[in-house]
Amino acid sequence: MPATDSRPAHYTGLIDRYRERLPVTDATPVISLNEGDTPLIRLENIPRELGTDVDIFVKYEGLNPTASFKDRGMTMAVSKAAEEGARAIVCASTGNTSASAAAYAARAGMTAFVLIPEGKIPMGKLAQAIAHGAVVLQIKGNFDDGMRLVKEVAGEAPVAIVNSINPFRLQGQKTAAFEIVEALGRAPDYHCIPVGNAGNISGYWIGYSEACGHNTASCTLCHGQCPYLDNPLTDTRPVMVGYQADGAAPFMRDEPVLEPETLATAIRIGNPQSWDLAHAAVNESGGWFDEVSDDELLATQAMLARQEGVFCEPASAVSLCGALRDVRTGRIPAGSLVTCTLTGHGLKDPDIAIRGQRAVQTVNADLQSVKAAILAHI
Ligand code: AN7
Repeated sequence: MPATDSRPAHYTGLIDRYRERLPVTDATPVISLNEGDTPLIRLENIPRELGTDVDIFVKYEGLNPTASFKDRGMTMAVSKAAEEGARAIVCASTGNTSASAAAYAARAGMTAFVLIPEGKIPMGKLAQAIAHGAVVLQIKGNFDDGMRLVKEVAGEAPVAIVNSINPFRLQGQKTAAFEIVEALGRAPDYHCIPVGNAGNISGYWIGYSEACGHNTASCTLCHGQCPYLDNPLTDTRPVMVGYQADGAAPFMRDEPVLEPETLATAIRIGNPQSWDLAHAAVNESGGWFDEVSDDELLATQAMLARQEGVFCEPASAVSLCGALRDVRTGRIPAGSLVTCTLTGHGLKDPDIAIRGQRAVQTVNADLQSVKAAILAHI
């Protein structure tokens, strides 16, 4: 901010926060909604009930401006698109990318075109795309069909792709790892994360690698110029663990899944674009991929909301769901420090959250009835 600007200083988003660690210059217009700086919350009740001394934190990315982690990548992708003079952006999406693209395009005065799978994105996410004025193209196909079409149409029309195949997306997303290392004063021992298109796990690995001054094959932009090289924040990197829904688990099948199916619609993806980068993250860190069922992930979503007061969307619960299982079996050993990314807010998909939950009670509007209803629960 220029010295002549007398407006009050405030947090202005992750490009300003991490400017020297991102591929931006003074010529880059910053398109920001003050994304990033999300809470890292220590779980108290769940580990106690589990009887474990594993220290588990959740990075609550649902508290970004459009309520998912996508805003970290989108501020970079849209700022760089603006720098290059783009007037329009395009993405395929299971819902969160489209919500974020729509908001940042609105901020930049651009048009967002979003391709979503027909009938497979929750109302909250659809409402966001519509509210921000995106052109919503509902395709008769799944996310993977949309991704293929986006790549094809970008060659035929003046639109910049803002899916995570755009390397600036991963540069923005790597900042979540910086925040975690800064908050803990060290890297975690294990980082657990849901995997769909596999951009986020790749972004975190770039971030953790940079934070400890490591160069990594995954780092597609720095090429040996990692920004913390001379001044690392820490000297370790976590083991990276990627979890998928079992009906959409190409990393477990070791090949694309043609008809991915899961209630966690955000990760209903069969042909992840960052296949090699995600493998590099897991292999270089000594980590693994695993899968969880829809029943398991929904149970974890409910448990987290009821026992810790943290409401995330179903796809986000996959990270904690897998982590808790690995803590129970000892694959994540006693005494470990574990972080789990909660990628999106539970309000994105309220229908799924109240499915099968105790019904709302209707009572008469008199003291007697309300008192009786309360005492019945005490
Ligand atoms: C809540 O919005 O791909 O492995 O098009 O919304 O980086 O793809 C969403 C992905 C996890 C998986 N959790 O992250 C999209 C989209 C939530 C998500 C993922 C997504 P990646």
